[in-house]
Amino acid sequence: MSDLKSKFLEVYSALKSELLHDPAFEFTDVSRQWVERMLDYNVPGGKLNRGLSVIDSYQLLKDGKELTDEEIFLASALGWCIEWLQAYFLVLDDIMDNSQTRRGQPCWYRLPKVGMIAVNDGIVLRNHIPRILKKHFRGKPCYVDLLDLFNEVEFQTACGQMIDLITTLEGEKDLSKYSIPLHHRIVQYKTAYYSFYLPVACALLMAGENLENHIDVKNVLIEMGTYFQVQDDYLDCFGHPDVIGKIGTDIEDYKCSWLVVKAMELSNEEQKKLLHENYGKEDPTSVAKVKELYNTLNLQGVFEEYESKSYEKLISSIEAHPSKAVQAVLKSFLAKIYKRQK
Ligand code: DMA
Ligand code: MG
Ligand code: MG
Ligand code: MG
Repeated sequence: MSDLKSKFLEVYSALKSELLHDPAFEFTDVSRQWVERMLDYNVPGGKLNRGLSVIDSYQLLKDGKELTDEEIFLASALGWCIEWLQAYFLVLDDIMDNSQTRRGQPCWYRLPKVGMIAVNDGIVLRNHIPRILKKHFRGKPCYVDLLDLFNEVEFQTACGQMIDLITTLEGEKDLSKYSIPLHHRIVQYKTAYYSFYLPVACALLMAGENLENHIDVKNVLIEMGTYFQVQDDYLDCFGHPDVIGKIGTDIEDYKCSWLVVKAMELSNEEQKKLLHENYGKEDPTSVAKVKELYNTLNLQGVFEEYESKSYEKLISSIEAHPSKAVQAVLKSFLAKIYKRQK
């Protein structure tokens, strides 16, 4: 494990311990154990790309100068706030998407002892973020901007989740409304802001920058986030559950996935009929028919072409940026996700 990652994980233990001894709540042994188990189950088990990116980005913004222990701790704490935000959204997302597994284990709400307590656990996870920020950033010049940033991004993500969900409403099932602009709107809000813009914005605020001066960086990150969610949609169907750690549900859930949008674009009348009849059905035969059509339409090939085109476009937007340090931040992000398998 890299030195930075092990330091990052140490900060998790420190933050967890503070939260488990938060004087604002009189913990009993039972409630403390619940929260500890809930955090260990849901917060640290992912790729940690978002969290680690805060430290990477901050270091690059400091022109690669060695960071002090204090700076590493603070950048890590912000990184963990993003991982907490992600855990909160995922715990609830898995309930709403009726998912089975996440990060190679049953979704939290699927544990017999947990069930719908997971809804409140999501709320607790969300409430931990301002507590971490208060403890470590109150009194610093960037405190108010950090609070505002987390609030704004959480709102955007919740709205993205809302439109992701209401496009699938029973009674309004109409595949012809699934288009690239609708897909783009959903993924920009539900994924791109919190996964791509937020880590860099945290690093910029810690470095004393004004976010209003970095709209161009934001735009590139949103495009990158869109590409990332197209990969997520692709992997939902074509990824291996053992590798991606989750079993896909987009076809069953009637999601406005990039794959179904492309399938509608490429289908003839007969194939469209097959989609209308089988998309959004729980039964495995219908799901298999949809997947077979995706193969017939060579959506894997269509995706590979999208992937290399997006990469080229992103690289040229990045290279148009005047600052070499910012270019390095953006390129390191892109390198982490290009052709990812999980
Ligand atoms: C997830 O979209 C978005 C958020 C905000 C959690 P998704 O349901 O496609 O994610 P996953 O495939 O990980 O369930
Ligand atoms: Mg989901
Ligand atoms: Mg979802
Ligand atoms: Mg998905």
